Amino acid sequence: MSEVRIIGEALKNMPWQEKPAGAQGPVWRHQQNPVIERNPVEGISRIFNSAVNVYGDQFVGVFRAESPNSRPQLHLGWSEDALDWNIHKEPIEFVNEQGESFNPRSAYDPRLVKVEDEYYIIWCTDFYGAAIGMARTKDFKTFVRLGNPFLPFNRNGVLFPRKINDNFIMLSRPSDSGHTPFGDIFISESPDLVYWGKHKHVMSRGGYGWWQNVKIGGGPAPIETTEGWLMFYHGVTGTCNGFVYSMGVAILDINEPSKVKYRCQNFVLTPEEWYEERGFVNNVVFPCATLHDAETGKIAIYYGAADTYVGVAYTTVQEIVEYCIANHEQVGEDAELGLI
Ligand code: BMA
Repeated sequence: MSEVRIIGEALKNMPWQEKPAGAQGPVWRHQQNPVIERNPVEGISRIFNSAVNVYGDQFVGVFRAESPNSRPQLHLGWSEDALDWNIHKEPIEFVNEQGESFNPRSAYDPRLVKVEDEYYIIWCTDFYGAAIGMARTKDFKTFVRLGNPFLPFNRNGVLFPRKINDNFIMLSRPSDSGHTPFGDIFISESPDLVYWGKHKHVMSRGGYGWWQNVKIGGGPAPIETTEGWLMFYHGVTGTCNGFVYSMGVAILDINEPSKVKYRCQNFVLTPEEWYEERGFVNNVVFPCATLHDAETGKIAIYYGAADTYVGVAYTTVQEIVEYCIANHEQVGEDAELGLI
């Protein structure tokens, strides 16, 4: 297949390890995983499902942290190499547009996305049940929490890294307030991050295989490539011992991202290592962010493992796109606009 490129900026100092000889599949793990272990900071027992990004010549992260009382909150962290993190002991303090304190009761599964000159944190919040919370910051000192974009119940809000036709674009996964036994990925648009509409269906759970037959949800912000939006996501199956969370990959149309161009029928990462199979919740890999280098096509994927650890995995845009296309399956009405 011809050359596939990431459309975006170079990131020379991102973490990287070459694919080990004999590795299975298009994604391989960082050899020193997990990069964040249990009890990583005084007063924090577990950090997982967390998001990272680039800020100047440093890396910044928004981490899902659970203190011993187990109520999840978001903590800021900084790193020189995106592997060794200095995570703040205290949660992020949010204010409203008037500068008054406006903190969520709980906050989990953050994404951290830069659109134009601002960074946005999107998380799962408690809004009379599970719903999507959102805040913006330019300097990682002041965090302005916005109104909750969607009604409950919803999870896995994932903002696109650029507007399409002047609108912000967000994926979400309507749900219930519990451990949601269903769910597809939808997409919505907003001119101002206040009013959201033009809702469309993107992708259905299911397919021929079983690993994504219960529910699916967006993961990291999609990556713009010459083939379309490269989207990693999580897919969930139900077993007699509970859910198993794996990572899948799809490519969305660049101008109409509710249309799925290719969807890989195989998972590309599934719980196999001890830190993915065994933890607070066994058998979870839950991707929330990527770092990527448009010059070389390298991609580092940040994922939560077993609701206990943070892991990093690698691929290249060429390898993952080729694999996705070679193993494409059409599921339901995925290829259509998603308006019925
Ligand atoms: C989901 C979310 C995730 C979590 C997963 C597995 O519903 O709450 O934070 O990783 O369950 O427990």
